[in-house]
Amino acid sequence: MPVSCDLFCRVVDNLGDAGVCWRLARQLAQEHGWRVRLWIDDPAPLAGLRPGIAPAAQMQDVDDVEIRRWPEHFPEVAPCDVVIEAFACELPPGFVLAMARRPRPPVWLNLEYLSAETWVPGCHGLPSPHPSLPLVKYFFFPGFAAGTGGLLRERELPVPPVRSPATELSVSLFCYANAALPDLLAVWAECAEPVSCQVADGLPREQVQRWLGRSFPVGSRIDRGSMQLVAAPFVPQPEYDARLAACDLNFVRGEDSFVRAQWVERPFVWQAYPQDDAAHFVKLNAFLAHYLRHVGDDRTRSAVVSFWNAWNGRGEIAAAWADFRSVLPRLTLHGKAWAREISQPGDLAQNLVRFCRERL
Ligand code: TRH
Repeated sequence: MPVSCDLFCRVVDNLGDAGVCWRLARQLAQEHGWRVRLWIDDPAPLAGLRPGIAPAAQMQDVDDVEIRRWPEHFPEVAPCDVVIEAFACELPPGFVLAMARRPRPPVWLNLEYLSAETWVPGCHGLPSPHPSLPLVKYFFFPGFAAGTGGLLRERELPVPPVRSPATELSVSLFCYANAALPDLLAVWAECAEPVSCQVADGLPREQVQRWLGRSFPVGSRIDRGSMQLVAAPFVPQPEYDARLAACDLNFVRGEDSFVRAQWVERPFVWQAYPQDDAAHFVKLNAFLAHYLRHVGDDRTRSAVVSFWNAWNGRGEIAAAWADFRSVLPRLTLHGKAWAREISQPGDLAQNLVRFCRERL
């Protein structure tokens, strides 16, 4: 009998909750033969990530995944063998009681947010007994290192093509509201090297439009000095992967695009999801410490740390660009070794399947 799985996803904001949960659901179903029921409170973001998903449907089957709208009043359903609570989204109380009534309680995982902080491997897989019910919830941490759950990566992910040297620097831009963006655009417009920037729809395009001081609709191309700006359409996840692989440098954000940029083995710049207490700088610099630890020369390390921190709001982006630009060839070489290193722990779906099999 195939393993059955309830995967719960609450769309907090943006696209990453849906993006991560959709990837995981598809892999469990298509690569591991699980019967997956994805409960999502707002299926609308899925429609852009995977065309063919109906944003308003209560129930639909797509790519071997049963997608269910997670209603306010949760129905009486028999819980599956495995229950995954994504990003501590809080399960419906009635469903938790139903879990406890199963003859064999489900394997219950909390899928945590991705972090490179050094404490993560020590917490991965730890059990947390329910205070009053015969249930145990396990913390399942994605990660970059051994001892974590690894990273989402599909078996069919194509090997990135080798980039041939080009006359222009091709960049993709996907970011949150970013105060450093106007200065970076100004530097690119004035620098000698032509830069072609594909601007993602949404927050990135709106910020570029404000900087241009004129409309910048999806599909348009505007030149400013030596920079060409292209308002790129929102495309499904596989095409977004292809966009990342086709560029020399990718600006990514959050969690899922951050990981995808690493699989395409190109230099990348990450805008961490901003947190009030500046906790995102801890995550940012914990990742950099890990990512750069095998990069021998101080010049490259300091150029990357300065530019990434400036992109996240600490430092002068214009002053940091020249040094960062000068180390891109070194980072391009590092990309392949880095992708090999972070694939060592195995992919997240495979590790999750193994973790559950040992407890089913
Ligand atoms: O959209 P995000 O900012 O999502 C964030 C993060 O997941 C963060 O961890 C979480 O706390 C917050 O949401 C609530 O960034 P992220 O994670 O990169 O997700 C974007 C998804 O959109 C990712 O799956 C890539 C996909 N995408 C496309 O499929 N096509 C596109 O054209 C673009 C620009 C993105």
